[in-house]
Amino acid sequence: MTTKFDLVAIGEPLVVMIPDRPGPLRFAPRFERAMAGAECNALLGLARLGGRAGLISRVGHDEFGAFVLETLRGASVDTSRVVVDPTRRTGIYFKEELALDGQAHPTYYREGSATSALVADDIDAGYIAQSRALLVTGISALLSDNAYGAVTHALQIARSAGVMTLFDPNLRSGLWGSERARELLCPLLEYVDIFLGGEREARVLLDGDASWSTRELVEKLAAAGPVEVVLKRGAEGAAMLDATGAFFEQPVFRTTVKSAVGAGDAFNAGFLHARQRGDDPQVALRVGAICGAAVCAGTGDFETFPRESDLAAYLESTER
Ligand code: KDG
Repeated sequence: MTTKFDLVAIGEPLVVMIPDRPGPLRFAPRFERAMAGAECNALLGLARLGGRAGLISRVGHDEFGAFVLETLRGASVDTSRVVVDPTRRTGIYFKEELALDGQAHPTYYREGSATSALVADDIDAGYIAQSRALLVTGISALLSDNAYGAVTHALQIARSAGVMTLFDPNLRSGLWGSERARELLCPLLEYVDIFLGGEREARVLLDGDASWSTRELVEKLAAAGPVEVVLKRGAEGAAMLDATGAFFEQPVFRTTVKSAVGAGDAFNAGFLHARQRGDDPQVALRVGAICGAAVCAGTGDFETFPRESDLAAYLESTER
């Protein structure tokens, strides 16, 4: 069957406000407005590499909703299945990078947002069936009980249509389902082909023994359903168990880190792009790591994602 998309994702497009300096938000007088949202970051990355991408979501009938839609459309991401909700608002988050720990401390304004009103009826089965892959994350699944139903429904549709499914737990605090993440997300793993998650999150999800090695962890995850398991390990790089049971590791690409937020989403986009063009798993891990490092070099969530020509050059120079 000919497909219309390489990747369709379900997720919340967010406006992100990036302060002009590190430190507590109360001392930040100026912000840059940009676009974010884990699944959108991945779609924008894939589109940058020439992939055909589409979003299923809801945004508010407000200026920020118009902004995120324009950003997606400007990057050639299809938004025909994004409902504009007349009564709810588009979600926002503020970045806060504390100089002391270099970690991101996001503040969200998304409770009751348009995307949290996503329902199973918003999921167009034909749209998913026209894609080579579906990406969902623990963020969209845990926004609300109805969004959880919509994400579950989408995974089931993809599974019965033979569409490859990708899942990133992306555990966040403060969502409707955050406190029950394990109970709610683990049952979804049976519908997942490729698990792409942070190592720390994977340990939380499995409630595993801290002494499990990375290899033991990927094997336990694979036993829960996914055919392939990729773990993103921050400064430790990435690891993967492929469908044949082979285990690979990939060191991180060193870069000057301005903000690591969005790096995991960039990794997902790069990894998928490489797999879809036929690269073997080890090369796909490298492509993912390069895309993640590129995004770390910028303050935004996706803007410094590489173009295809840049990626080819990085790949070549790192092969040597
Ligand atoms: O992965 C990056 C995301 O954390 C960011 O874009 C905001 O989607 C977001 C979230 O829910 O944290």
